[in-house]
Amino acid sequence: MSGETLSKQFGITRSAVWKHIVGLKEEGYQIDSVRNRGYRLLSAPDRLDAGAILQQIPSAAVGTGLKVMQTVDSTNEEMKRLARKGAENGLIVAAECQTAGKGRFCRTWSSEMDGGLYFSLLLRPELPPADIASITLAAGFGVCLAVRNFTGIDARIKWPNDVIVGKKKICGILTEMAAQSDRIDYVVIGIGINVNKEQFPEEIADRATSLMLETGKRIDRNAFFACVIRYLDRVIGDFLVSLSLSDVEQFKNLCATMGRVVSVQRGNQTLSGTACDISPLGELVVRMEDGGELVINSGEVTVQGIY
Ligand code: BTX
Repeated sequence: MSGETLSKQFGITRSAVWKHIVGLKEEGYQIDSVRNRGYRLLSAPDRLDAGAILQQIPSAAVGTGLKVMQTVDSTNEEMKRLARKGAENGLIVAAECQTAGKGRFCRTWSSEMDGGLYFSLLLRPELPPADIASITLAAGFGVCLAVRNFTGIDARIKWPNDVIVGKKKICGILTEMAAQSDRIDYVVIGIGINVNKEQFPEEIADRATSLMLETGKRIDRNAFFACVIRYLDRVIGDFLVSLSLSDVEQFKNLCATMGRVVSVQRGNQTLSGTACDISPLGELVVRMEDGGELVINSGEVTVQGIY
């Protein structure tokens, strides 16, 4: 595009255009400039860009605002701080890197500055806490659909909070909530997706993978993030209306846990059976070896052949 077109379009002088081009180059954009012809964008850096993401999402319930940070302890912690100060429903906070990224049960979520996507979504549904028990499942379903549609990879859900490819984890979800007995103050859904990660710490290398390792291609994280937000908006929006996984059949088809032998921890006992169904509320129904059924709504489940 010529400098003249750019200067008209933005209502700035040609020399201001040139200064912006220099600024963009410093930020890692590769821009070719040819005298009397103009500028050509050759490539953009692999950095989250709130403007580029917001341009690609409709003004909807999820993603009403988007804050991108370089480094934070944990996007869930940052979102809880913002929520206590009155942040609005639908806000998303993302970071390039987390210094204290966390999983369930005080575990660590590996969150280096290496092309992962770490973000949290704030919801303020006017509902009693019990009604949103399976919101994590809805979020996982949304991420799974986004990964499948954006990359063509056969991503699946591992009940209740992981998205996997083959036997390896590509995404983890941690939901936290502040509530009174009858009313939710806020829900924070924290999502970590391995997008352009090329390697993992040794202790998880055998069970973690990334979109880039699976596709062999570097992913445009801004476009992918926008795609995830669109799916989350659809799936979580539906869920909050029906309070069930309205796409439950599709959900079941995508759930890698179904039909497999699973072990469930109950106190100091480990129970084992075959996962045979997902209830409309998102509970896992397990047929036990004695023929009885166990309905599980949260907790740790080990799936034979996965992890
Ligand atoms: P989880 O407890 O189900 O899984 C945590 C386990 O997953 C770890 O103990 C480790 O074995 C493995 N793991 C750690 N990092 C990775 C990784 N990058 N890829 C694959 N496997 C890994 C899952 O908890 C919930 C994770 C939520 C992470 C998001 S990121 C944004 C938000 N902020 C925050 O602090 N947490 C959430």
